[in-house]
Amino acid sequence: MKNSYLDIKDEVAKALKDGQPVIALESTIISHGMPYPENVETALKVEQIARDAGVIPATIAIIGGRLKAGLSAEEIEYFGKKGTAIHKASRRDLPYLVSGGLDGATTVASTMIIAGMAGIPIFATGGIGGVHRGAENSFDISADLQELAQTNVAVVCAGAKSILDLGLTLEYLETHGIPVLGYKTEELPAFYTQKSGFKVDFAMESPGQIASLLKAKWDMNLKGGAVIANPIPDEYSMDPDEINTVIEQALNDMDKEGIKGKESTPYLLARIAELSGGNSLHSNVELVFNNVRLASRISREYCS
Ligand code: PSU
Ligand code: MN
Repeated sequence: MKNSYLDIKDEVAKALKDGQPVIALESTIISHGMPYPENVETALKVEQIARDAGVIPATIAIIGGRLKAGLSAEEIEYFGKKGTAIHKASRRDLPYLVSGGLDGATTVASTMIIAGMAGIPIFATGGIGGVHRGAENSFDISADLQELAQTNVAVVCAGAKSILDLGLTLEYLETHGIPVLGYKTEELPAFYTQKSGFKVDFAMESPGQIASLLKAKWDMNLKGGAVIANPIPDEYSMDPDEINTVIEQALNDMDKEGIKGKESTPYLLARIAELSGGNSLHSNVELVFNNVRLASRISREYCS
């Protein structure tokens, strides 16, 4: 059932055919989520971490209008160097980019779509999009949430940044039947910090328990994904007051500059990195590594 718009890298296709574990990785985090060259270093190291855990990585993107499940190191370098000059591609952008033969960096939503097409059920990233603060006026709710409602791919993340309204994000996830699992935690982590003041739906004690839950969900034909929230390791977590001050400042700056829509999240990510110096970037990189380690273990359990 190969999709005629989809190119699956050979080693990824082989692993999938042999029932070996594969994890999906996104490309917006490379082009829009981190500065060059740290973005490329991180993306390459992430792939190595998966391999060291016995899992084949499939970084997902759109190149020349082709949907790609699995990139070469050169392609990752290309996405990292071009940065925000590459289209940020969510669900609504896919037909335009594919029919136009263009490049696109895939968000959580579009990475899930392409991973789903390729048959990769587990995906690791940093943070997901959600309901933005002030969404009651702006209506800004990330398409990531709708995708989690309809595409059968589980996303391992470090929770969500408090650039979002985490309470409303959880309500939205509940409405759409998306389980929020905490790995060894009762509390939803807030990306840079282990705690947010909000509870996850279910605390999970092991990768095997998570894999069983996913299998049960999909065996019952309950469509959609799951959020697997994995707290940043203590040694890399930031001081909550420090990071929250920075986030407030970034939100104020965004309002002042009148930035909206798809530019909003990339602007905030870049502004937070700028305002907090190298601190937040270092934490960001480490939490992604941590998520890839967990996703690799879940993927192995899921395949066994
Ligand atoms: N949040 C982060 N880092 C990111 C993103 C979100 O902490 O890199 C990226 C992801 O690609 C996510 C996208 O899918 O931003 C969400 O954008 P929007 O809010 O425009 O849907
Ligand atoms: Mn948005």
